[in-house]
Amino acid sequence: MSIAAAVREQSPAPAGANEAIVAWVDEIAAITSPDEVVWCDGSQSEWDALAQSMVESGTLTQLNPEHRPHSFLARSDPSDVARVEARTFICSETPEEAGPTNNWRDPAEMRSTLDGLFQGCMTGRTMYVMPFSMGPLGSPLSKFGVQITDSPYVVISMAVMTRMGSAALELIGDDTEWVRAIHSVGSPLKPGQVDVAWPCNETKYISHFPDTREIWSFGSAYGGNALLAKKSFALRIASVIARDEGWLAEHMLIIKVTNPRGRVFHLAAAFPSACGKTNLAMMKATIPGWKIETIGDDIAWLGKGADGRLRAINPEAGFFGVAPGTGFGTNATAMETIWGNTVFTNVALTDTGDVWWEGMTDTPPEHVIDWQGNDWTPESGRLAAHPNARFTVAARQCPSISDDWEDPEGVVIDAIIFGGRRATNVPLVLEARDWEHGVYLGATISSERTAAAEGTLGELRRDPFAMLPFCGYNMADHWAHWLSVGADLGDSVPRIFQVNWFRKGTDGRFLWPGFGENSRVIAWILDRVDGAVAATDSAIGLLPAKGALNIDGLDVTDADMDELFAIDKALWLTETDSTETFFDTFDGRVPAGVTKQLETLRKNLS
Ligand code: GTP
Ligand code: SPV
Ligand code: MN
Repeated sequence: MSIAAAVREQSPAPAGANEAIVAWVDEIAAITSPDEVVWCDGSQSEWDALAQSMVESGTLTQLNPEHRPHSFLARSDPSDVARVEARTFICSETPEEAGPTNNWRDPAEMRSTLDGLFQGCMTGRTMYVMPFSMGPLGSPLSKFGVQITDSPYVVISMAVMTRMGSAALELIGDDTEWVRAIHSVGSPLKPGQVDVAWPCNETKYISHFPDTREIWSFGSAYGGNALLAKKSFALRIASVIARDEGWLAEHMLIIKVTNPRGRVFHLAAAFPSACGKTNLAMMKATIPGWKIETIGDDIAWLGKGADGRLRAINPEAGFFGVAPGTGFGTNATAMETIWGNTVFTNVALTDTGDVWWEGMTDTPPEHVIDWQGNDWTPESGRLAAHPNARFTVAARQCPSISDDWEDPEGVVIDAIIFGGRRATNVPLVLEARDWEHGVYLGATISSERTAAAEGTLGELRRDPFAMLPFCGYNMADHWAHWLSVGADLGDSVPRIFQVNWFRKGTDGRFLWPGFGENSRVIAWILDRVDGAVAATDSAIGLLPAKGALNIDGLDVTDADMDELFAIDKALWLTETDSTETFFDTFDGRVPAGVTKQLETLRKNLS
């Protein structure tokens, strides 16, 4: 009997499971040789049993239920704390298909490397099979996947972040498409070998095969490296499916906004990692009469609905949010969401068994155990929580979750926003003249690097559409695809805007208070859509007319307001040169509509 057959006898697939999935599971088990195969049903009892076993093995610490009921803390290996972009690969047939912004590898070569790495990599561990749906179960816009993993931490995270388990498996019929996702921490155990709290491997490969819609991830258990439904499937593979099928998979939050006149809008916004999506998705408006409700905080799938309008769904079921900087003063809704039933990763543990991180409270506790398990006091001179520490929590637990967040048809998008972290140049808000200009704004997003990925903090880099690490095909083709989606929508295209909450004065301080006060900018944007306020044209696009942006009661000086909207033509011209250099890296693939916008901008500036 083959190992696979023996394993399968030990843990039979659920009755009625799709034969192709069963065969694939056997095939992967034969390569990876786990001790056991478990098909996840997604039940609460399964979740609780896994969490309990990880408490016993030391992977999780249960928090004090008086402060944080049914919640857990995980401390990762200090070398496994963020997405590894340099180890993330797109294995399309040719390098041109992946484009200059991706790490391309020859698919055959990558397969042979992975064959070696995955051989026996689950020895001594349990292999979990997780069928899941991205998007509401049964929605025509949803897509299925099956992830295999040898990490129980990944299982409990995926159970929160996706609709995972038996219900998804039952919906995968013979003709249903599903994405194959294989994940291993890459740390086999010899007989009798004691496991570590956070198994992983120095060698890491996050590999994508767009042509066969497959993902192979080795060596990391952290976030987007390991929860393969998220960036790997819902963005990298889905962006390729979307290109082929005529829709869009984007790194965007979705909100519902109601104005004081009772008109309801929906808005999708793309910001690079750790640049404020969760914050805007859960924002409490500071101006009277405006109400913001949450639909998604990280990923949006958008496409033309039966009514001819652009509609969007949030394919996820939970939030994997940045903890540092989240407090009652900055994002009270997030704080209310994580009251319990939350898994925290790489935050600090207080002496009373609760969590803490920089920015959670104004005054730090006198003593905590830091994210690496060491004593910490405010005098320690280092951070108590890792800057990319995260909370994992179900979306339904969010008090501002919108009643239409699981609408199977998606919500109609009235406006699209692009943003980034820019100390200079980019004004607080800007409206694109038309769809093509909006695509140019998306294509030219630059942002200062954050801790969400490995790399030099603060360095300004190009992050087109906030998709630099997430587009599964040539970025220039992605822009062309946006142009064609716009052309297809015709007169019903949503308007496009650009925002920047992060502009700094010459003294290095943020010019704009941000957070809840961003509702003032959202109000201007939606008043524009409603035809209620004026804009003035400028070299770079449409700016709020004098007095159109509501700053009543806001403590920002006139000088700072002027600086927030200042256009330094010389700096902008330098930026157009850098944009041209960037476009040149695409070897003539940048669509004419986008290069034309660059020429227009140059003409306007000189
Ligand atoms: P990913 O989950 O990595 O894709 O990121 P995200 O875009 O959801 O990031 P998130 O909303 O969690 O923001 C992360 C950081 O941005 C936190 O440190 C926040 O404090 C900071 N931030 C969010 N909104 C604002 C703002 O309006 N102004 C300023 N100055 N900082 C902000
Ligand atoms: C991001 O980095 O954009 C995230 C976190 O949303 S992760 O899921 O780890 O990619
Ligand atoms: Mn993200």
